[in-house]
Amino acid sequence: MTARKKAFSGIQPTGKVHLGNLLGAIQNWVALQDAYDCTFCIVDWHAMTVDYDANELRSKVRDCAIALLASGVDPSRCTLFVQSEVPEHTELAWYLMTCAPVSRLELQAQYKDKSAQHADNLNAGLLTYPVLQAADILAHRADVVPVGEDQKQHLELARELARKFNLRFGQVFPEPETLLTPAKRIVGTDGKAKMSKSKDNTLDILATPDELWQRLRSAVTDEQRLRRADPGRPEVCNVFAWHQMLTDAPQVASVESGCRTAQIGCMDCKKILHQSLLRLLDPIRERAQALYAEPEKVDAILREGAAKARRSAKATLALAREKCGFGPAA
Ligand code: AQP
Repeated sequence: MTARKKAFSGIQPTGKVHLGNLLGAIQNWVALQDAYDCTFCIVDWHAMTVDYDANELRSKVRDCAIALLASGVDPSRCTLFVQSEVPEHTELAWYLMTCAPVSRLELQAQYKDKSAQHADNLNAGLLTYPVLQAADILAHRADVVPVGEDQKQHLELARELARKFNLRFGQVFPEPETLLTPAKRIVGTDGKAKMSKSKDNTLDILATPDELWQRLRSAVTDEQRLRRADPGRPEVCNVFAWHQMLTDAPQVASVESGCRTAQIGCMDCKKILHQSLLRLLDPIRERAQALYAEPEKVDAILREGAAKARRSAKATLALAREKCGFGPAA
């Protein structure tokens, strides 16, 4: 029997898990669990690159784990762990750092965005973040990385670092491939930017039905549709884009024609979307509630996951260390 290919991906515990995370990445993680040997990581070291409250981090990590488990990440079919429990990731990041040209890091779009957003905290971690991300992936010698489109550039860097390391020291790492979902970039409630934990533009997957409705009702639609009687343009409306991902096809068609002919208004359209969202999120929220009642179970899952992840990363690091000339010769 041939070994299954390895998949690895991560999520930052920087805020509440949102629809962009779910449709852009987590649904893909869940779908890959049987075909791939999957490892999923809550990347708390990455969360340090911006200001954060250390007293809240542990509970944010647990919230994130609960959202993942409730969404279908299944610890009996994958490894789920917290990055800071596996120090080998930082050791590998150091080796990879020596392969990463500074000029290349400075060109990363996310670095440019984040350094503008956090001009008062321009730390070296922001610049070297994609190297630690490459180490996360390569420490488990992943073949594929299911992520949203915003991570594509970082993944190209991870491939390049794997290639450079292999050329310089000898073959250790596969070049990981990026796996995108059809919903590779979900736009936020502002109708403009990528839905993102660090922006106030999310639909959180564990929000109550009422909280979701409050977010939806103020979501930006076609800005040229000023009055109820104006015909709308679904092709420029972000709420319609969400319908295309969440609502069944006949209803999408009826929303589309209703909007174009002004038979329905934006609020009608949002009410239909609210129902579609609840169909997707109600079962996730219910499973999450059950997990919140058993925090020790969640902690045990993360503990077991960390033990498995440490074994995998240790094996890779033993090889990498030896190739780099450290430790006793094999
Ligand atoms: N809007 C999105 N559409 C599609 N995929 C997305 N992902 C994130 N946002 C979208 C994917 O989700 C995975 C986890 O990414 P993350 O933890 O970096 O998510 P975030 O919400 O983007 O996090 P932050 O903390 O708010 O960071 P910033 O503000 O820098 O984006 C990844 O696979 C990601 O592609």
